[in-house]
Formats: sequence, C-alpha cells, structure tokens
Amino acid sequence: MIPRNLRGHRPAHGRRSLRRAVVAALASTALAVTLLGTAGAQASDATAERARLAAPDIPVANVQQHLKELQAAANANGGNRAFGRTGYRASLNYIKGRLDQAGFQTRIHQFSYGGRTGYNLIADWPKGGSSGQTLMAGSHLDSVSRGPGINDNGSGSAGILEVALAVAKADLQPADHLRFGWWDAEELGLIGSQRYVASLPQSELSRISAYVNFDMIGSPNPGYFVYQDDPSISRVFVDWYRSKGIETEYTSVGGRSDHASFANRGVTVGGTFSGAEGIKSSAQARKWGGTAGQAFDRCYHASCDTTANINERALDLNTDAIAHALWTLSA
Ligand code: DPN
Ligand code: CA
Ligand code: ZN
Repeated sequence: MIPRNLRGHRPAHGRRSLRRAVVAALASTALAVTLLGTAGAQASDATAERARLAAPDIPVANVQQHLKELQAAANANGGNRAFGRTGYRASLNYIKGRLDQAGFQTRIHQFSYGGRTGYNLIADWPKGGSSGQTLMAGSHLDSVSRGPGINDNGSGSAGILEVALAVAKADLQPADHLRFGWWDAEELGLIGSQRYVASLPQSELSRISAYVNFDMIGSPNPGYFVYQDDPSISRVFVDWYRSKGIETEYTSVGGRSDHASFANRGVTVGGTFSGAEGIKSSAQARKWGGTAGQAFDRCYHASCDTTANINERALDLNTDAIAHALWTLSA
C-alpha cells in the first residue's frame, strides 16, 4: 500500500516511475524477507543447538525429595548417617538404587579404617568419553554422628545425584567421560576420598581433567562461595552466578573437604560452598540477603542439621550451577 501523502502529492507524470519504484521496493522486500528468513532459520538452528547443548534447569523439588530420603535413613538408624553406622549404608543404598535404575555403572569401593569398613560409591556414565579424559564430581555422603547431616552433606550428595539423573534423562554424550563419587568418612579426615585416589594408578589420575566438589550447598543463611583453585574451573561458576545476578566470593576451602585428596595428587579442582560455621558479614547480608552476624549454618555438625536446615534457593542455584559446570566442562 502506497502511503496517502505520497499518492496525493505526486505529479501525474511521476506515477509510472513511482509504480516502478514500488515494484522494485516490493521485489527487494521479498528478497529481504527471503534472506531474513534464511538468517532467521539459521539463528533458530543455533538457538536450538545451544538449547540442546545447555544444561537443563534441575528441579529443586527432586533434590528436596532425595534429602527427605536421607533424613528418613537417619531417622530409621539412630538419627545419623555416620561412617560405620547403618544410616550410612541406608543412604548409600538409596543413591545407588536411583543411579542403577537410570543406567549408571555403579560400584562400591570398600576400605577399612579404625577397624570398621568404609564404602565409597562410584558411578560411571557409560556414554560419551571420546576425549579419553574423565570429568569427576563428588560429595561426601557421611554425616557426623551427632545428627542427620542434611546440609552437611546431604545437600551436595542429593545435588550431584539429581544432576547425574539429569545426565541420564538428557542421554548426554559428552566428550569427557563423566564419573560421580560419594565419599565415606570425610568427617574423620577425608578418609574415603584419600583411599579412593590412592587406589587409582597414576595413569588414571592424570586422565582426570578436573574434580569438582560439593560439600554444603543449601546452608540456611547462605553465602555464594566458589573454591579459589583453578581459574578455568572457578570462572565457569562465577560467570554462571553473575548471569543470575549473584556476585560470588572466592573461598579457600583448603584441606577441609574431599577436593583436597585430589588436589594433593595434582588433579585440577573446583567447587561451590554455601558456608558452614563462619559468620555472615553485613556486606554479605546486603549482597546475598539473610542475617548478618549469624553463622551461614547455625546447625553445622549439630543434631538440628535436618531437612528444616536447608535454604531452598541456595540448593536450587547450586544444583543448577553444578549441571551447568558439568555440561560445560565435559562438552
Ligand atoms: N567438610 C565439612 C567439614 O569438614 O565439616 C564442611 C566444610 C566444607 C567446611 C567446606 C569448610 C568448607
Ligand atoms: Ca533449578
Ligand atoms: Zn561436610
């Protein structure tokens, strides 16, 4: 349609040339539409490809359900899930059952410590792995004997379980082989993870591209900490959190969790952490919400570390961050 002002003010002799111009304009519009159509299709292909490669949003309700199961395992076994106790085996059986059902190859790595038997759970994803490298994620599954250990470390254990189940659901075929580990006797001094790395020949250890650790990721007064270790790993977490509008802080977890067993053997490590007995500062409370002057987890290593001791937003963000990191680092 020719705009009214153009029509009304054109001299008579100009009508033909105007018509030609309109025809030409229509033709070039058609060309533009064709070109745009192609570009649009390419853009949506790229979007679809990105969506296919991107990690899914992990449903936090499923992670909470795993925490309920771990709480039930403690309740039925004297109130804890500690090394050498029946609550630990009940926890391991639950996680192993879910992984077996989803198609993981699981095995129990046994060790003895202080006259008792420890049990690490190792789960290999059978698909992908063409690079010859292994990306590993792990969490300690044992609690202290004082309580059920739902934030420490049901949270990490449930988080990586749900991410593993998402790997199966997506039928992921990553370049790197994916392996998950649940460690026993962390609370006695990183014993399970140390025994695991000691069981691996150096040739296998050097094929581990990275080990990422998740120990306490649902603290009730949460902080958003990223392990300050390898920058190529930490950046993946920091950038992801920033994309969600959250500024993280680096933390040196040092020897306080199982990544240290891997780092000591020269493996690249990383992880996230929502805080333990440390006190949230007022600057941190302004940045992250929650209560300044109070511990990130007031129930750390206490009997009140139950399913009530979880901040769902922190649990949700961290599990989504784990999925993003595993998808990205293994691609
Ligand atoms: N690994 C836990 C503990 O030894 O009690 C808690 C913890 C995790 C502490 C990460 C500091 C950093
Ligand atoms: Ca989520
Ligand atoms: Zn812990």
